Amino acid sequence: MERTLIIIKPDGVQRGLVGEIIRRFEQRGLRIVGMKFMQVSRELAEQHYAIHREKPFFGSLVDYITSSPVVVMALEGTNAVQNARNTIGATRPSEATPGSIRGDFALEIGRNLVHGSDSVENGAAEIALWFKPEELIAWERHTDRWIFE
Ligand code: D4T
Repeated sequence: MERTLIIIKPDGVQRGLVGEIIRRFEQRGLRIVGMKFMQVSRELAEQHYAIHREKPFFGSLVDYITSSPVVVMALEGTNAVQNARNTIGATRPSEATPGSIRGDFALEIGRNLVHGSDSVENGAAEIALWFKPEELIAWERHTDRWIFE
């Protein structure tokens, strides 16, 4: 079953949107296999965003994600990466459709509330970066057969 890493970024926590954002992923049918509330170190932030190291926005991106606690989740389900990204909406909130998290709650790219892995490979790599194996729980949900075909 495909997995994706979701981060509710500092603005999501500060704005009291943790419950609302988790609700949308739960409602979609994705199954939580890991979740924690944490302060992100600069080291972890720089590793997570390593692909953007040379970009002009790298410094502000690291400052933003380390500025206040986040909630990080590993979610599992059919096409979890793409389905979660659709629930999140386009990276630029001005391009995010209404009904998506960013389309409903965000205005700026540097305050776009949520991270979701952008490929199956990155999903696995990001989950391994953010979670210890013992923090991930394989379990069966009572409703799985009504959500997964
Ligand atoms: P994340 O990684 O936060 O889920 O965002 P996306 O996957 O949707 O988008 P991304 O990797 O292209 O960008 C990572 C992160 O950098 C910020 N950013 C991006 C920014 O501040 N200015 C920019 O011009 C771009 C392209 C927003 C998300």
